[in-house]
Formats: sequence, structure tokens, C-alpha cells
Amino acid sequence: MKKNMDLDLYTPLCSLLGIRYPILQGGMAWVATGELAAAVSEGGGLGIIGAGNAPARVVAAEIRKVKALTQKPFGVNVMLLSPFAEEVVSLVLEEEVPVVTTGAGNPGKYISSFQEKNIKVIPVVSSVALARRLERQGVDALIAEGQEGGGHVGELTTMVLVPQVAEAVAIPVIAAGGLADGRGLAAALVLGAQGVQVGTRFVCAEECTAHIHYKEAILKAKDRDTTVTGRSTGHPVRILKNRLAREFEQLERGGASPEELDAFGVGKLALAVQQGDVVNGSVMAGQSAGMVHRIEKAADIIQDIMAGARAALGRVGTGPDSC
Ligand code: TUI
Repeated sequence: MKKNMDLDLYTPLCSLLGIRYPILQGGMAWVATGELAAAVSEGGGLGIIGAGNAPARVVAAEIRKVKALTQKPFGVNVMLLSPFAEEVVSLVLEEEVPVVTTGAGNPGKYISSFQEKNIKVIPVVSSVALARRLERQGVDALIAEGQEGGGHVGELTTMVLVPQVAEAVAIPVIAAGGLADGRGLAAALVLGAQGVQVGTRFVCAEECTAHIHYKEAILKAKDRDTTVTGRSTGHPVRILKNRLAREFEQLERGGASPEELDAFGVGKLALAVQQGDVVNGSVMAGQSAGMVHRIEKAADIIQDIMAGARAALGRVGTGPDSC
């Protein structure tokens, strides 16, 4: 009988991506810079640069940073609503980045060009229908992200989305949304996923370059401190409750058009992440913010998640006979 510490949790996803632990770091716009991505990859997970709404030359500088800091695999997240999505895709192809994740849309038209360069493609999905379609188009794995996550969210919760996507496809599924510790990883594996993507907790990594006010806002947050704004725009976004969230909700209730609301949102994430204005800025964070209690090294976050998952799975496996 294996002891808990021997549960290595090395899944086929790990060998697909060339990583030691089945943990991906969310490709958070403005927050997930080269420094954070490199630290996560060095720690044995998959670090991911968040391209967000940035132009390709800005993303190129982050790729250079990661390449200077680690030899390990890393990824770039292409945010498909960005006006620069196309040029970021070209950059990723030129740089032969090992892994691409996509968010906020259907990456179908880009898949074959990534495949030609042997770049692993892992789209985020929030429905079974898109998961099935993308599997047919040949993606390598899928991230099933529930509405507990921060930023742009779908409708379903992680608890119901992950098992349905895992049942519908044969490729590896990574669970995301509301997962911040070892219990979350253990639960994700039990639901049929081969790994997790963690965002909010990595914002509070030492190596994350987000403003200290942004990190402190997450550390202070409790279970009910996030809200979803922008449902009427078709781009619902989960953020911490603050003045910006209240103003956005007032505009939305007052019947502002999606265009007016989108215009109001422009630049607000960078305001919070870079200037540290967590009152007027958009502090995107998931519902797991209430589970993040300290600033620590990315590698320590990974070790804590792994130890917690081994302990949790050990407990699950301990039946009445072994009491
Ligand atoms: O993309 C994210 N999270 C994000 S993107 C972002 S930047 C932004 N700022 C303002 C408005 C909108 C975005 C901040 N956070 N997560 C991955 C994710 N992708 N969640 C949900 C989806 C998704 C939604 C619809 C994926 C595919 C999809 O497909 C629709 C279709 O075309 O079938």
C-alpha cells in the first residue's frame, strides 16, 4: 500500500506538456508577466504569459524575459477579444512558444497554424459543445473553466462543467475556476480532470509584478467579496466589489448600451494592476480570493497545492477498514 507522500499525481497531461506537476498558472491579462510565468515553470508547473489586450511587441518582451529566466516549457494566453489577437498569434508562431492557451472565444481559425509549428494548443471552454468542436479540430487539451474564476466567465460552475467536459472528450481536461489549493486539485482529479489551472492564488506570488494594493485586496477578500459585472454586454467579468463595480452596476441598471459599458471598462484593469488603484480600477479575481491568505513564492504555492492534494486524496482513500 502506497503512503500519501508517494502519491505522485503525475498525469498524462504532465508528459504532454513536459512539466512535473499538473498545475497551470492562469494567463491573466497584465498580471501574468514573464517574471511570474518563469517562476511557475521553474517551480515545476506551467507558467503562462497573459497577452490580454497588449500589442505583440509588449508580449515579445515578456517572452524574452521568460526565455532568459528558465529553460522549462511555458505558455502564452491569447485573449481572443483583443484587437491585437492576430498579431500575438503571429508572434507566438515565430517564437515557437511551447504552449498556447486561448480565452474569451473560439480559436478555431488559428488551430492548424499552431499545429504546423508543433505548438500545443489548449483553449479555455465554458461549454460541452465548444469542447467537442475543438477536440474534433485537433486541440491537445482543454481548460474547462467554471464561473467561480476571475475575469471573463461563462455560465456553469466548475463542479458541473468539468465532469461533463471530461466525459465528452478523450483529450486531457484541466479544471479551472475556484481552485486554489490541494483540495481543489484533488477534487478536480476526482471529477475527471488531469490537472488544474490556478489564477487568483498566483496573483499573490512574490514573483508576480502586480501592484501590492492589488495583492492586498485579494488577501483581504472574503468569500462573498466578488461580483460579476457586464452580463448585459455579453462579456461577464468577475471582479472584487469596489467603487468601480458599483458604478458599473449603476450604469448597467440605468440601461447603458454594451458599447458605453465596454468604453467605461477600457484601461480599468491596468489601472488596478499597474497603478494600484483598487478603488476605481477593475480588480479581477475569482471566488477563491477568500482562500488566499499570504504572499509566498510561486514554487511554494505549487508545493503546498501538491502536498494538500496528496493529503486530501489519502483521506478519500481511507475507508472504514483502515480506521
Ligand atoms: O478569458 C478568460 N478570462 C479573462 S479574459 C479577460 S480580458 C477582458 N476584459 C474585458 C472584457 C472581456 C475580457 C479577463 N479575464 N478566461 C477564459 C474564458 N474563456 N472564460 C470563458 C471563456 C470563453 C467564453 C466563450 C471561451 C470560449 C467562448 O466561446 C464563445 C464562442 O465563440 O463559442
